[in-house]
Amino acid sequence: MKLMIVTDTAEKIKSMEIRGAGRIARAAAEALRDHALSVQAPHTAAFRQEMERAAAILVATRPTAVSLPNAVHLVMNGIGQAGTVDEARSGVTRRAEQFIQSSQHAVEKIAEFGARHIRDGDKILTHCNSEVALACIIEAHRSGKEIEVFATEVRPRNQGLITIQTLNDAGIKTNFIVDSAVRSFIHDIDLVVVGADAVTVNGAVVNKIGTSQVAHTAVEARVNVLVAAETYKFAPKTVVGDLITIEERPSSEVLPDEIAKTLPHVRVRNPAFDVTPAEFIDLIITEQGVIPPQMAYIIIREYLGWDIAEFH
Ligand code: RUB
Repeated sequence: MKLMIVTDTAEKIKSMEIRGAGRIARAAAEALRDHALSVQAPHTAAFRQEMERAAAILVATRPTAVSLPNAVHLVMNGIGQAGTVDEARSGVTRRAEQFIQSSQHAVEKIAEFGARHIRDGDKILTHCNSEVALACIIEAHRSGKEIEVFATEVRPRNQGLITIQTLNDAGIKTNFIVDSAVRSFIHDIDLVVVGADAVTVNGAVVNKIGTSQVAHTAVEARVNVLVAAETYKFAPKTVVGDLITIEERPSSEVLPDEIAKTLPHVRVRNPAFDVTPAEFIDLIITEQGVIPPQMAYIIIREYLGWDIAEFH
């Protein structure tokens, strides 16, 4: 059966043409929807099997952003107890559409809530390229607050370039700094706003490598740290002790292979994400409201709709 739509999206996620936890989740939902529309199956069991194959390909692309398995899980639940292939198909497409819409709505809600925590005159530091973190900053600017942003470069993939492009397009005064300059500028900063790939039950936030250094530096300087994260970035399985896998990407992203091969005693390490403990975070802004990180369990229980029985 044709898996083209799915493998194409999977390739784009792997190569980071599609990146950022929210966008990855929406792209996976779209791919499952389109795949469901094209699958020819003689009965629901065959349809389910084919969809599960597609879901597994998507989930295997990048291991850290929990939004991906959460979105796939929500969409796949659309098959439910469908009696016919058509029912199963429309269950999947409906769930996918719902997810995409609710994700877009969540970004808008978070922008609204997050902007309230940004004051007129604030200098804000952001790291990496987070759609929701930027939405908060842009909403604060749109509502008339005079703000200035410090954006990091984000080695090795330079997501900071996308960030400064977006901020520039929004007409926001922005300073572009290398990652290692954060501590040099922290005393100019009033607030750190970042996104998340995953939030664990104990309120730790997994985000782009370097986020924990940024947060640590902010805490030392008594600068508040806000994390913007839709509820589908909370990780249900951390309730039963699962750890978030930190993706380690190819060393060639950090050091070209031609140079690396001349240095036989050197091993290049390239973890793409790190873990910021709850103690370094002041608030997590979700579309359901603003919470201290220690309340992460409530989000998982109330809003994610995971049945605890599914963990076993
Ligand atoms: C992206 C990253 C972002 C989060 C949140 O990493 O760490 O901060 O995914 O982004 P990568 P968003 O570039 O490796 O995917 O708010 O857009 O979901």
